[in-house]
Amino acid sequence: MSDQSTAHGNSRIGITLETFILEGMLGHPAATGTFTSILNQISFAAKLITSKVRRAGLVNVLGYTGATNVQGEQVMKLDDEANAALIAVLGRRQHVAAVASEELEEIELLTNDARARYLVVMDPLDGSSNIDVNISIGTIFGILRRTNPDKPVGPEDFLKPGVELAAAGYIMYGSSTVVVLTTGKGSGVHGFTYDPTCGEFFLSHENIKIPAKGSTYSINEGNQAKWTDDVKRWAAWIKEENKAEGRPYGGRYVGTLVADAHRTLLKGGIFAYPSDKKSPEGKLRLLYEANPFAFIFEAAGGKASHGKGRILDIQPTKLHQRTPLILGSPADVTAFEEFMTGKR
Ligand code: FDP
Repeated sequence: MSDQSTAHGNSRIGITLETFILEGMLGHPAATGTFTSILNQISFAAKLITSKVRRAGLVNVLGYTGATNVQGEQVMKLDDEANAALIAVLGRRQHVAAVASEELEEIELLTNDARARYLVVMDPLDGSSNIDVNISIGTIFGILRRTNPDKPVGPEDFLKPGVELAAAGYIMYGSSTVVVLTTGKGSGVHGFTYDPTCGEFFLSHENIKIPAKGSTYSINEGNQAKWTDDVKRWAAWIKEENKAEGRPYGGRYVGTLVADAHRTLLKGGIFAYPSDKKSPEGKLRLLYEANPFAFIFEAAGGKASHGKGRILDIQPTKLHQRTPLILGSPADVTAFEEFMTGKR
């Protein structure tokens, strides 16, 4: 399959991810190619991780679960493999100074070169409890500009509110592998589907816009006993019969943030992981889960909230900080916020 940009009139559906990224760079004459190179490296990592994910069951069937495989190599957990693949790929071109990863307690320095102008935050393999049962998993990433290139990178350089992201995206290893990315509101949110027969990502979802209101809600209902009264009232309301207002909503919960957020982005509705008695600060991580998704949802016309305000405005204080996370169609997230702030 080759680039098919001419086959669809003005639409760019069918062009490769690489061409898409390059064309974006050509639209910015001052661009140095660095940013383009990072996005290309991430798409390369997506291919490497896809090939590991697609063989995950086979690896278990063949019993390669001990410390070494038949080649005498160390067998790593898929989370560690994804983390190692991203770090190796991002470290190769000296554009990314350091990464903060879900898999690592501390930040990982990739180069001391002052010309490395970017930092990457990432959850290399989201939804790990779903690996063994063959359900969609994913990778989440965000790219930040380095503000103090003359100083060695420290964890404080990552503690920036999500509004400062230069780009964000995710890779979903589902029935197909899909990469969704954005450089912010002006550039739109675009999705690319992997064709394993030729090893390329092709533009399949151009300029994704989330519906203003949906008909699906996504929350772990098993946590109900731990929810606050406000969340309980909202959950009862969303299931109430009210034809005029389009309720009850249908329930969908995969338990992989990437999959639940991807469905919500394309179909509309709401995903909620609120704070509860067990996790008063929420469960999901601000820097590499909530912020990238908040950046993507806002760029697609949606909303991302911690229940009482915007995720992207939170000033982080810790690398692995948690937050409540509510993502979705603007009308649905606004209704949730109204329950949390006593307006309903
Ligand atoms: P997991 O624990 O399987 O890694 O990031 C954590 C995460 O998955 C998200 O992907 C998912 O949305 C959420 O946790 C699921 O949590 P619950 O099992 O508590 O519902």
